[in-house]
Amino acid sequence: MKIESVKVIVTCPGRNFVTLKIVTDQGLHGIGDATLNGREKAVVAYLEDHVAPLLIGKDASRIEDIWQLLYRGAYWRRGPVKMTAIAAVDTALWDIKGKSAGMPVYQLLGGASRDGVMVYGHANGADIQETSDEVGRYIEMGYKAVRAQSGIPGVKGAYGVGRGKLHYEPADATLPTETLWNTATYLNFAPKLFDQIRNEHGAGVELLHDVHHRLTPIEAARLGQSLEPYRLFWMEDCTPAENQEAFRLVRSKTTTPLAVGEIFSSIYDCKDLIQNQLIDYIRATVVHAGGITHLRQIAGLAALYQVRTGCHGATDLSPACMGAALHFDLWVPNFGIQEYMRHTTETDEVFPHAYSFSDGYLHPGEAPGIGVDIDEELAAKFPYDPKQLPIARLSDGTMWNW
Ligand code: KDG
Ligand code: MG
Repeated sequence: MKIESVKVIVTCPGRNFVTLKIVTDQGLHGIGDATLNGREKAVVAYLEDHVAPLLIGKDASRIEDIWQLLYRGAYWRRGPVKMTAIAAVDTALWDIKGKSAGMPVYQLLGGASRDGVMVYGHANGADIQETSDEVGRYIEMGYKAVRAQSGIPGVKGAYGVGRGKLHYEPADATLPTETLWNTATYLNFAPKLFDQIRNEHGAGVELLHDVHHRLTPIEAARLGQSLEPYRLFWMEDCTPAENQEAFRLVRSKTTTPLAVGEIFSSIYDCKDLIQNQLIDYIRATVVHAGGITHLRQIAGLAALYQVRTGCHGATDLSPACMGAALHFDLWVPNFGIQEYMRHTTETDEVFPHAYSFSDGYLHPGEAPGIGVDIDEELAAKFPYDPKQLPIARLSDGTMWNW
């Protein structure tokens, strides 16, 4: 089964998505997500100029060999643009393999390890009360786990509080919107948020929180300690992780579980974190970490150290990534949780999919392949709309981590 054509489709049904479509000489096709929020066109060029010509005529069933060709063959290793491009090819090839076998991808991986994939939804509000009310709405919808982010008095544009409730979307302008960060105000505020949420909703719901890389290790340690009474499922991205050693300090000071990895593109980004048991959850996902083929290596390493998975699933990851991630989640032995931010109706229409939500769990469905397709005619009606993620500065103008 030879690869006959490779096409990159860019569409903006409410937000930008890049999708790779691979068609074989047997008429089967597969798709893969290639979206890198705010830097979409870099991946488009990488795929169109450097990857597509290599793929034409190759045997589509040789997923591993093609992965190695794209990884080793480029000479230049790792990096988000390259690994996102590889992920798109890898996902499309798993999709094709599933279709050719007449099986959903989770069956090819080894079959289901669970009946459904527990997900967490996003509750956010302008203040503590609004956020707590929103947590209540998620519980009513059946969610067993909810991430809570709140507006903070004195902090302009706190992370995770968007324009809309259902479809929070941070990439909001052609040039980055400036937000103002204040660590001291945040550190005093965060325990109050979770105190009220636990008081109003009890101990039954799993609560998560994303710090979004804003703290130094010692500040993260303090936050972890102050959140211990509220028994979080995890505290995410508490400090930037380029320096994996930095987590040693946080880890030694708090029992709040730690999650990291949504911006990781390779196993080498998390090797030390995992092997030294400095984290509890690894958040790398299909689209930014080299596809199913590489993600399962990361999960395999993590399993040795009782680190569980918690795949990134924000709205800037397309339904093609979500579909693939759900097959992975249903199979992976050391599954933890899956992030689930619902897409807009327009996005769901452009990407018809077999996965479905019920009572706090997602299931990838039984369609052969990843169970997600792209309606190209509809996609063409939504042209690319350049948007970038916000930036954060301190009150004296210093650039900070958004
Ligand atoms: O593109 C950036 C988003 O994916 C990111 O800000 C979302 O941190 C995020 C999360 O945990 O979903
Ligand atoms: Mg995050």
